[in-house]
Amino acid sequence: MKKFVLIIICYLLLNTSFSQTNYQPSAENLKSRQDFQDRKFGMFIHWGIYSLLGDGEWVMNVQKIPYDKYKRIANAFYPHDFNAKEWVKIAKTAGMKYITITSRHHDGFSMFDTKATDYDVIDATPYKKDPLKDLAIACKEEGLKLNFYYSLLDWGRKDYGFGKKIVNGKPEDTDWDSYINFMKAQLTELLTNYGDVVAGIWFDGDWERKDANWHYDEIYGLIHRLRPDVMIGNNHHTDLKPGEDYQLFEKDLPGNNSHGWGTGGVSNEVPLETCETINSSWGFNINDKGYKSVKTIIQYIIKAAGHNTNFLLNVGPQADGKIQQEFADTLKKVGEWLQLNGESIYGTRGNVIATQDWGTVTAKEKKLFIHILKAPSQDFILLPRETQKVASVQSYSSKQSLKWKQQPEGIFIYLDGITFSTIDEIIEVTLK
Ligand code: H79
Repeated sequence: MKKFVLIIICYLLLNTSFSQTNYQPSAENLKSRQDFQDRKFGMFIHWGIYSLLGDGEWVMNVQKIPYDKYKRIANAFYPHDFNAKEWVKIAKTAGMKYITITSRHHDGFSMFDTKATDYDVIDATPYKKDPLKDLAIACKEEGLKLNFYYSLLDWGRKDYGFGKKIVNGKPEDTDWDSYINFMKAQLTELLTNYGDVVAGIWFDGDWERKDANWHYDEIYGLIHRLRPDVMIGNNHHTDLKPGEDYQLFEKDLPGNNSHGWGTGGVSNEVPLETCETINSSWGFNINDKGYKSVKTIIQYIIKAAGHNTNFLLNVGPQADGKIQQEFADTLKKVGEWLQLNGESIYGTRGNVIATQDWGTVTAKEKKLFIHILKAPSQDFILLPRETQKVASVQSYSSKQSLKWKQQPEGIFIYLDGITFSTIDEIIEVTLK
């Protein structure tokens, strides 16, 4: 009998506290998910020693720079103009409510104080300070959350064995367990040294070796054991895996798969997030002039919200620590729009109706916000399948009442007298 009870206890322990196979998110985690969805708009930051070369975060790989040579640039990393408060101020002015920053990208360089390797900002650069510490403090002060991007892929470490054949879930002739343990040690540091402002881990690089056994069960289990409220996302472009708390999409609205990367479905169980860059690069690229317009960015936020999706907009700061003026100027204008119209974005939920030619809809409590991004061809719009009774309909900007009628096929809203804004004309519907 004793033995039987012991077996049951072991089984329960394995399944509840360690295994993520039957993962049940904690109450704190469920709360984080709601909070995350309310925040809607975040700043993605790609910053590393690669920023020195001004050719994006893939520079080592794309320019075929041998690892031993690439490592030398660490000695030149001294971001004398880095000021975490400035970054947070730029994000806050833009209306962003959280930051996701690269703690370590595919080049394997750790931008934080880690005991697990000397290839980090403290030991390998003359700067010798931990920028993520400053950022965590500044985010905490200003009420933003901080998520850490963490690369699974590593071009340099021997135990990762980049380019090696995968046999039985492991790269051949390498100590794969050592690599997994290294990641666990670093994740433990990231989750214990930066305070409760840390809200998520954003994995990337899984797609480099689809057949590998990444030990997600242990890694996700570790994260949730250390911080049950922290949300795990993984940019693996496939179906949500057990233990993940939000689903990530890159350069795409969920379900669109415009790059052909996505092979999985869109989860309706967890929050969604899509990321895009403010120009055409993630890491600082000195030649990149492909700046997105204020309109494009605002409309991206709106479309994402309509898809019930957060928008994570990337900037790649310079190696000196500055976020370039071109980015800051655009972000300021985005923030001005959100100052006026944020009520129709923050705290809303989407998927109210399928995306229409003219735009999309967000919802909060008794309100529907109709976002008209392109003037419709008729002088009315139809919100299909809205069964709740309408109390009033008005223009969000002018508060002018609009004519409407409710029929079995939906709510017809008449747009007489509306001058369409070039970015977004918002119509506010109040339901009974
Ligand atoms: O961190 C950012 C990217 O570095 C990473 N995910 C985002 C968030 C990412 N890795 N790969 N990809 C995205 C897609 C693959 C792009 C590639 Fe290429 C095409 C790799 C090699 C050819 C773009 C062009 C990057 C280097 C050259």
